[in-house]
Amino acid sequence: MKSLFPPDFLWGTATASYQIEGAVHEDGRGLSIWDTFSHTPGKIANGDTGDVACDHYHRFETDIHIMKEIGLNAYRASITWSRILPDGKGQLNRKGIDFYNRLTDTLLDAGIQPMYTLFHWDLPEGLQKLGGWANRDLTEYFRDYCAIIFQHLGDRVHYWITLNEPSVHTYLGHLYGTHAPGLTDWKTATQTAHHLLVAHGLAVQAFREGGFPGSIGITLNINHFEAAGDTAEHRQAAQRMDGLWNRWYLDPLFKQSYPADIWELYENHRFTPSMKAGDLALISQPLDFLGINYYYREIIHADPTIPVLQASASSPPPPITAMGWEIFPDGLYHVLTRIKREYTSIPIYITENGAAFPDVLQNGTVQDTPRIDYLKKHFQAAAEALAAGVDLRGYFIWSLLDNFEWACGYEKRFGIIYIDYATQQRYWKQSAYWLKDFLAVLR
Ligand code: GCO
Repeated sequence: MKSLFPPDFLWGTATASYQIEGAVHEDGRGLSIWDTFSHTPGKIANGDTGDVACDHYHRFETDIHIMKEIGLNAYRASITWSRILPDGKGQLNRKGIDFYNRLTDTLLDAGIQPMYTLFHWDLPEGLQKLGGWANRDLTEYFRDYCAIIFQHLGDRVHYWITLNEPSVHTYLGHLYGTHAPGLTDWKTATQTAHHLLVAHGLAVQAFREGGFPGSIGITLNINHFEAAGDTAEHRQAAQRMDGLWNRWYLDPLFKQSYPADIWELYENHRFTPSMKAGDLALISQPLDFLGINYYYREIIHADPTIPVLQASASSPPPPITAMGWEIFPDGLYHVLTRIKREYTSIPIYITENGAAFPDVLQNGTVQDTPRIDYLKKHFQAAAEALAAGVDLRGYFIWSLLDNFEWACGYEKRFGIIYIDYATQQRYWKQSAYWLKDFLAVLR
């Protein structure tokens, strides 16, 4: 199957800083909203925090060695803003830069291309104190932070992602309150979404102005929604979900407008975001690539008990993962071909795809046959999208290591490498061995 992918295809795994790094009080790192949130009783399963996580901050060389052994040629990680600027703005922390310099050089020495996400949800706490993303000033602080990163790493890093999943950060963090900063307010949420997109635009602008050699894009989480039945109510409910989660981000980025149906819905409730002239032009400047995170399909039915959206997801048909997410590889094909049909034909990277299963360590490994099956089927769907003309350039499995799965803490294991959190030992799951064999075919 590997032969279905071009030889220069990027094969990687993806991680995010707060989920793996640990070392939260080390080398001058400032606090982020995830430190505050995870230390708030009741927010995270089992009271887990990212204080130690996979201790990747101290063990990154081991982790890079594992990637090299597997035969991966790329790695998507994210940068902790508060390691670079402990308060989010102002004073620069050299030791933060040093860490990402070491990470970058070690990756390159191993023949692995770094792809860095500039914001994977861990906003410096100092900026949340100023009102968080609802405060427009943050868009400029983000640009300034990105400019510093480009200056220090832009000569060696060729793939940049401004934001990870602005939709998830917006809604789980500012509307449903299940992620940091734990807010539950529609107007704050829509304003946050808009400011995130403006911040993205400013970062792209800073990157272009600096004339750096690499490429820049954004990562969106695109779910595949289907109506529960062939009735107008269900179809419209599915369309609203798609509007809220997918089109609210895709449209401004690629069509220079917000989707009219959702805008109207928000207007009826008086929570459209405030905008400035020129915002949409800034947001929609050309990108070098689009990152897509795909996990599942949701079957949506009309539900009058849900305020504003009046839509709910039906409980998914089997097979499902440990997260309760439906395993639906065709959805990946649908999402990729839809982007090409409706939005853009710029290069696409699958920046996350993977699954949690109830893994058990036995004799130094995990027999994670369901994960191998999951990956095979999704690789197949990606190959079909390529054959259908999607300009797919790379695939990043979520995740390299078991890690801090946000509100689920350490309970859910997404890694192809098993972490024994008591000892920080890394163990290859069978999926890691399978991947090594898969990648070896053309080498
Ligand atoms: C995401 C998240 C990851 C999650 C993964 C599994 O970008 O959604 O980046 O951090 O861990 O999606 O839920």
